[in-house]
Amino acid sequence: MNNNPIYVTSPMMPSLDEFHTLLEEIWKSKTLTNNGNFHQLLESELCKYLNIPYISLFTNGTLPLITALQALHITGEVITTPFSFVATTHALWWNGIKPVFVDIEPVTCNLDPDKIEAAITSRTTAIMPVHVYGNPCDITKIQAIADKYNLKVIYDAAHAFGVKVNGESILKAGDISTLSFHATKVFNTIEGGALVMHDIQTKKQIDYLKNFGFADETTVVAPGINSKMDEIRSAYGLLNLRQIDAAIEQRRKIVNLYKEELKSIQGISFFNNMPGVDYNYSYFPIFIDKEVFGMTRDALYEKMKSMNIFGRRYFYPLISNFSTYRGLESSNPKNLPVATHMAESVICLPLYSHLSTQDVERILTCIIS
Ligand code: T4K
Repeated sequence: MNNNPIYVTSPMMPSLDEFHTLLEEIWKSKTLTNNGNFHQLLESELCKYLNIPYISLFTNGTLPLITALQALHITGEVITTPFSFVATTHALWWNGIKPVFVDIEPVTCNLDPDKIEAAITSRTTAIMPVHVYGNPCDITKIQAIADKYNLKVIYDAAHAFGVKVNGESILKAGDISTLSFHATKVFNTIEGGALVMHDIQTKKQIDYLKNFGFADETTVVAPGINSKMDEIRSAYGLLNLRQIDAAIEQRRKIVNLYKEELKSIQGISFFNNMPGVDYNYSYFPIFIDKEVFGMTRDALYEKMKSMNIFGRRYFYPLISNFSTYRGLESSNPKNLPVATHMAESVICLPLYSHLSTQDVERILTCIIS
């Protein structure tokens, strides 16, 4: 058995020859950015692939969060999850909004809709849930609460590229959804991201906001920012889009291999597939019950590392435990028992489309033996 390092992920990349061909076009045209042909083409191809009406490309997955909050004029307090990558909450902070953390449900690790209402105050203006690991949130219950209290819903769908519920894209839920196309994501443009919206007016507004607020050469309609995706990464994304279905299928097979071998191991649990959901298999988190498994999560994590296998404890520590947020009332671990427990027991196992069966066996042997 080889001992090469195995990381939690490894990016899907287009063939260098094909990329080179597109680079030659860019070199000839000298259009490098500012809504060029490849940018426009990637937007229209993504709309087709994801079956969504409008999308606006960004330079990463954090600026769409910040920009969505600006576009929807969100202020005051926003209800969100502590069980996510820290960018989710940082986007609120950058907008001067107070995050209010609500606990998650164990079956998905997503915001628990039954706990949202108790956290709503007169200052609450929105809910910002995350489809964590690509697990769809309970969008029906969340929308009912939002409608009852007249709140906006901004979904952080950074992990949910291509996820469908009963055949419908999860990106159609809420007022707006954000995507990340970072190198570690199922679909990547190296760095990149997007906002998904329902109507042309919002699309126009977002396009202005990501381009300094320019509506035309001499008109600035809003205090915008610069977060445009360039032509090189758009071209790279177009090529990656051609292989995304095959990549997701490979990920599905690897997840099934993991599940088959781990289902009989006492003290290890993982998510069951929910009916009607088309997953993207972006992460494969397992949860360790230390009493039953006979080893703590951290001991297993270190054991894997000692064997050159680099799982990751996404999402530990909880966002609410970082110094910026620790002082908030809602950060009290007593308010977040499920999130605290899940964060202390999770390891995401390596998962990417070109992970070999031999490497999966090496990972499983390390965990089981
Ligand atoms: N919302 C949510 C829910 C998110 O999860 C994220 C990002 C965002 C918003 C913000 O989106 P972005 O602004 O990032 O587009 C990674 C990613 O940097 C981050 O995008 C992601 N979530 C987060 C969950 O994971 P790290 O610090 O764990 O990544 P890193 O560099 O340790 O990479 C993990 C492994 O991947 C490496 O050990 C090796 C492999 N790798 C990584 C890179 C960057 C490669 O093989 N090649 C590469 O180029 O944060």
